[in-house]
This record gives sequence, C-alpha cells and structure tokens, in this order.
Amino acid sequence: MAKKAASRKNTQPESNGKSYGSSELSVLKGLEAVRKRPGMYIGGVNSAGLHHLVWEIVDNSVDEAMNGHASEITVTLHKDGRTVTVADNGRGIPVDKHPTEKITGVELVLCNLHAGGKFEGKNYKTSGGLHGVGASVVNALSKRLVVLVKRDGAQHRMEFEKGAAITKLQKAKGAVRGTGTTITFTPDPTIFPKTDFNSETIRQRLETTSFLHRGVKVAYIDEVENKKEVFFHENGIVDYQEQVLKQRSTRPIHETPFTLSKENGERIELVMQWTESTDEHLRSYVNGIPTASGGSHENGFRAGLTKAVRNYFEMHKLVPRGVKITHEDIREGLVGILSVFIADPEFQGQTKDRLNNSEVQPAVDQAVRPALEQWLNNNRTTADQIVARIIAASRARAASRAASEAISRKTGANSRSTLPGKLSDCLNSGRAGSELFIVEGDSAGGSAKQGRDRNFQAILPLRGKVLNTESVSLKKVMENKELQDVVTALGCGIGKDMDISRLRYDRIVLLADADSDGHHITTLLLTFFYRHMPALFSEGHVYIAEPPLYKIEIGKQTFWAKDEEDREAILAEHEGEKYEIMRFKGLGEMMPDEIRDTTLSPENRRMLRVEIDDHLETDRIMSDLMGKDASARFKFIMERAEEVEELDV
Ligand code: 0RA
Repeated sequence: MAKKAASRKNTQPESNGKSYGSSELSVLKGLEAVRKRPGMYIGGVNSAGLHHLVWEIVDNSVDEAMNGHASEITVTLHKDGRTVTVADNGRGIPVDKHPTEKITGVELVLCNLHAGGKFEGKNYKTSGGLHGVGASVVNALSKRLVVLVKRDGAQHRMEFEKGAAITKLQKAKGAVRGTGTTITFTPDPTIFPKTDFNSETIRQRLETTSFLHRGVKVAYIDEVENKKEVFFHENGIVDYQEQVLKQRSTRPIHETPFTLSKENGERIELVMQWTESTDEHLRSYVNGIPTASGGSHENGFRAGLTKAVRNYFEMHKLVPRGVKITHEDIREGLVGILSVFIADPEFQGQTKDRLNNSEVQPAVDQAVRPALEQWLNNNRTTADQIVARIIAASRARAASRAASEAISRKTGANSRSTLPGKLSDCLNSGRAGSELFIVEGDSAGGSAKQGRDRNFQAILPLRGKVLNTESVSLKKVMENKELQDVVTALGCGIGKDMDISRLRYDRIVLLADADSDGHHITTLLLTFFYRHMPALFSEGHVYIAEPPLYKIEIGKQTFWAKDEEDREAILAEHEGEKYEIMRFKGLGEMMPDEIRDTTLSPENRRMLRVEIDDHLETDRIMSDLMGKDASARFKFIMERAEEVEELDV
C-alpha cells in the first residue's frame, strides 16, 4: 500500500512539487479511481452518466430536505449549457475539522468516496444519492467545482479542479444570514465526450423529485432558454398520478385512485388506478431514485396486489365459468406510482436501477394486501368496475394468445420457405454480419435490391403506411400484413413469444425518404419495435439509415449532402467553383449505384444506431407524441438517437 502511494506521488502531474500528507494521498487515489473508471460510479460517460452528476448533487440537497433541514432547492443550468448550480437552504456542509479525519467536513464530503458514512450519526443518514457514493464522484469528474457554504453566520468557499482542491476552505469577510450549501460544477470534457446538458431531462427529473418529496420547493432556472419554473406539490404522488394519466391520455375506469401511505421503519407510498389502456404502467422509486428495472419493492407490490384482488374475487364468487384470471389480467391497464424510502438501499443490474433488498418485498406485500382488500370491500361500486375490467382483460388475452400462436406458427418456423415473398434475402445464412434493410416503397426497394451486396444484405420493401401500434392490442397488430412480413423476416417471434436468439439479422436498418411520410413510417416502425420487440433495442440491433438529400457535382468530384446545412457547408468549401446540384425527391429517384454508394455500402454510408438510454423518457415520448405531428415526433427521436451515439459503420 505504502509503496503504491509513493509511486502515485511521483506520477501525479498536478503535484507540482507540493507534498501530500497520507490522508490527502488516499483521497487523491480514491478520486483518481473514479476518473480512471467513471463507469463504475456513474454507469457510463454517455448522456445518462453526465446527467447523473446533477442527480447526485440534487440528491444531497434532497436528503437535507427529507431530514427536515431544508425546504428549498434551486437548480440552475448556466448560459454555457455545461455548468450547473445546485443550492439548498439546509444546514450547510460542516466547515470545521472532522475530529478523526483531520480535514474539514467540506473536504470530506467532496473528496472522500464514502463520506456519507463518516457523518452517519443520529443527525445525518444518507438516503440515496448515487447509491451512496456522493458528491465526491461529481467533484472527481468535474473540470471545476465551487462550493459555497453558509453556516455559523459566515460564508465559506472552496474550489476544486478534477477533484483536487485548488484553494483552501476560505471564510469570507462579513456576516451572512441563514444557512445552506451551493455547489457549482462543470463536467470534465476529457471524461465526457459530450458535456452539454439536456434542459428537458433536468426539468423532468426535478419535477419528479418535487412529486416524490411533497412539500419541498424545487426551482429550476434555465439560463440558456431564459426560463424559470417552480415545482411544488402538496399532494405528492397523487398529483403525480394525475399528471401521468393526462400525459398518457388514458382514461381511468374509476374516479378515485387507491392510495397507501405507511411509515414504520420504511416509508411506503402508493397510488394506483385501473385505466382503459392495455398495458401496465408502474413508476417505481426508492428514496426518490427511479427503479426502471423494478426489484423487490415492485415484486412485493405485485404480490400484494394479486393476492388482494384474488381474495376479493373468491370472497364474492366473481370468477365466471371458463375464465382463468392471471396476474397479468389483474394488472392490465394499471397505472401507478410506487415510492419507498428505506435505510440502506442496494441496487443491482448494469444500470443500477433494480432494488435488491429482499426484506422490502414482504414489507410492501404486507402493506398493500390488507389495505387494498379493505378498500375494495369498502368501495363495492368501484370494485365491480375493476372486476369487470379484469374479466374483460382475461377474455381479450385468450383471444390474443390464439392470434399470436397462429402468427408464431406461420412466422416462427425460421425456414426460408415461409419467408415473405417480397423479401430479397441475403445469401449468407448465419446472422453474423447480416443486415436487413426495411425500405419504404416498392421502387426504392427495387433500387436497393440492385445496389446491395447480396452476400450479407437483405431487402424488405414495405408498401404504404404501417399500423400505429401505440396502444393497440397484439391481435390487431398481427392482422396487419406489413408488420406480419417484418416479424416473419426477423424470425424471432413477437411479444411474450419473442426469442432474440432466433433473430435472423445482426442489423435492422430502417430506410425511408427524408420527407414527412418517410419520417412517419420510421416512427411507426420504431414504435412497433419498442412496444412489441423491445429486446431489439437493448441489444442494439436497430439502425436508421440516412440517405442523402442532395447530390452535388463540382468538377469531377461528387458530394452528397444529407440536408440543407450539409449542402451549404460543402458549397462554402468550394466557393467560386462551378457546381451542379440535384435534389432527390425520394429514394425512388436514386439510381442503384447511388443508393449503394451513399446508403448501403459500409464504407461510405451514414447511419444511426437507435439506443434507448432512458426508458421512462422514451415511453413518455412515445405515448405523448403519437397522434401529433409526425415530423416533429421524428425529429425528436432522431435528435435523441444522435445524442446517444452516432455510428460511422
Ligand atoms: C454532512 C453532514 C451534515 C450535512 C451535510 C453533510 C450536508 C451535505 C450537503 C450537500 C448538499 N447540501 C448539503 N447539506 C448538508 C450535517 C451537518 C450538521 O450536523 O449540522
């Protein structure tokens, strides 16, 4: 250990001859580890990881509020779009020297990986944060961080670069009123490929925070767009539920939601309502942190829910002859918010968004079951509506199962003889390296077919519009001929019967015109995949091709531009030269070799891989935007796609 520390000192470029005491060395080593492997601490250095920095600092302030010491949190996105300030009116981080650590509380919190525990006494319990790692991770990954603390009648200030202190903790002259902590940081561009924050992402998260912590005033100031918003919800997740219903434009089948609020040891809060929608939509949180992959709290909720409803059915003898009620039937159309607060949350999974604490499952189960049973029995009219809803779901599921089995028989055989007639398959029979282009229109399909490399590229032309599959039953979906062909060509089944290992291609590339019809088709296909074959995204199989809109000939050279901006850039580079421009009205106007050179051939083509980095956000976008202007929707999805990853494959 000691040896290692010594050699660290020699290789530390920022040491500048300064000598470090052993405690500073171990601090530097800790933060150095964060900088070396940021993914271990924030999940990755993509957009989700970048925003994690903000959540981490906000969660610290929320902790202060949860413990009753702060009532207001203000987050500011500064003009540069890359610097964020989080301010609270809590007690302020301690400024005196910690009795055993021999550094100030401020340094401890900002430079020590697990500083939370150092203060873990009666008065400070870390509740969540980035699962306990704290503000020091943000500090390590910031090119600059400034902390201001108002405490004991004075203002204190300290500044850091890449986690290392560049000033001491300095006390300003003069007295100040009140207490609180203000942290301003700018993420380090040598760590994050993109350091621009997404204002809407921050806004959403803060709004959710205000729902989950009723009574805390959360303000958001966006200096880029010059906007300010204040979130404050007296009714907490009940208000949240109302908003979710509105956003998803789904009608509840009963007016008053079931609510639960319980606190003994752990805090459990639940709001739920059955709706006309065909899927289940539960948003769950642990200590204010979204748990997109669920975990023990969700399992406990589902167990309690199912038992309560089953008991009600049995007690009143409500199950019709020949109907079998499954837990899926019980949950169909359910929209709800589950928020628990527990002492030592442990998160699992690649994105650390699944709760692992096993003791939470029985706790939630035992809180939900009796309360829900009682509620059903006390509200018989509502309960009867819910019962009817569940029986209808069971009957629809039986019909849909029959339909999906039929389609699986037709599509799942995986033998080439059953492939759709319109598919021009590739010669390679293995999946490795093979590509399926789903092309809008027969004429474009024809050119693509001629321009492709038939060894590994397959073409499936689609005619006309694809069904909008948002909130449509699987049965309806599978009656649509175009979608049937897509499913057959992919060969891996659909919905519950999907088996990704049977997917016949490595890449599924959506190729449509760069106009609003084309955008619409792409959006509909993305929706279809997202709702019914989501594993395609989690394994990164879906791409969007970007065919050029312009062909520009300058002298003997040919250039391709994907849009006006691109075109202007190319022309600007060749100022004064003679040129000729052609605009493609659609893919159908391109010659086979032009499609090949610009869109199909791996050397020159442009395409985007579609990655989903935030399921809740994607879900919201999908359900929020379907039915509105198609091109706006598409633009949003494209922007998101680009934001996550642009591949030059
Ligand atoms: C450690 C101990 C105490 C408060 C805090 C940290 C604290 C941290 C942050 C981060 C953002 N805002 C914050 N507010 C407080 C307890 C101090 C005491 O006992 O007075």
